[in-house]
Amino acid sequence: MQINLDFRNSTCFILLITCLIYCVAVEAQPVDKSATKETSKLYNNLQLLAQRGTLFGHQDDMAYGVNWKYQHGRSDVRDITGQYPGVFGWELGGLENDALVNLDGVPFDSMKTYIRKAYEAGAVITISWHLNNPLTGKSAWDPSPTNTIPSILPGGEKNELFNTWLDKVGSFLQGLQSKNGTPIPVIFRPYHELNGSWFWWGGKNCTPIELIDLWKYTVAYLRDTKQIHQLLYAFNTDRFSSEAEYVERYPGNDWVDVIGFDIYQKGDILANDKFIAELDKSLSLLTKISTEKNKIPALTEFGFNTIPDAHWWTSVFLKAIKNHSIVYALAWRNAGLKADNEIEYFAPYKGHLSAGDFLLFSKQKKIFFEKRTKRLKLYQ
Ligand code: BMA
Repeated sequence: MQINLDFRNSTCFILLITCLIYCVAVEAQPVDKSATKETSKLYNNLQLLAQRGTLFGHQDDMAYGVNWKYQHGRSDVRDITGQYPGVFGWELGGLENDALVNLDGVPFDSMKTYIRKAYEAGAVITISWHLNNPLTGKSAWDPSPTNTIPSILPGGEKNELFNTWLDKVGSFLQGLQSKNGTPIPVIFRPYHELNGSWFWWGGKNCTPIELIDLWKYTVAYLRDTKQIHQLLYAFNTDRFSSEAEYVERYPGNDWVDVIGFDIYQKGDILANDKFIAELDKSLSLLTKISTEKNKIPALTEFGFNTIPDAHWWTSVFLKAIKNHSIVYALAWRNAGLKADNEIEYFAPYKGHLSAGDFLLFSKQKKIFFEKRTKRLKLYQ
């Protein structure tokens, strides 16, 4: 009798614990409690994906690549691997000034078409915004006055102007709908690389509290004022060296869905080992923080410009990420030769010296390109 009772008690105990774990797990919710069904599904599915693998992403993938622009169905990634990425990155810089094309020349109308196509193929969309400095009217890289943030928040001289910018971005995002009118979920990534001092919203150009206020204001404006319910919000630093540095400007768990950082390998291939060690360490820190905060961990931008190493994908990048649960990794854009005569590309193109290794990378069990991403049914 005694034994039976103990058994029953321990069974009850196990049931209780299981129930508690389950309740905590299902309770994880996006920042937007009124998120659309597809957005909530995406959020939950990305949370679960952390244990399974990493989606490969590429900025502006369908719009242009090295030595080509706007060719229907073309993608440097697909030219090599036979499939598109699993994540598509896009950029809104310029929309705030009613430009028809973004700061990298991508027409906003075409962007909408590409986004719809990607969503209908089951891929993930993430959007950044290199918005101009509303106080000076110059670019995002104009950090000169340190009072930009106070000037655009309520009571500031540029608050009304800034609201019109948020209205425009909000209308664009809200206009992203599938053919049957379903709002397309987007991981919105404003104010990125916020611990660096090259943008007006970052580093020494503002205080941590100012950035946090700006973050909360932006989320509340889009979610509550504009009633946009198809967004997940991504918070991301640049490279960082400690947990304290990472969380210094973190606005709090109620305001963030995805957490990540951007990192680029610099210099030549002799720096490979140093880069592997740094990326490995940063990913350990990031996933520790994401576990504590129950957020979706991602490598929000990465790359080694022109990839001068034939084996970089499997010997450097994969080596650094393979033991970490990051949900996606977004390679930056394949601009090719730019107007300023700089060359920039972070994914290879057909014929590039790392193309063979990239193909091998795309076949790794834990790396998801288009086809396996589609099978995950992330919106269901
Ligand atoms: C930078 C570079 C620039 C580009 C900007 C915004 O990293 O790629 O050429 O204009 O991002 O996309």
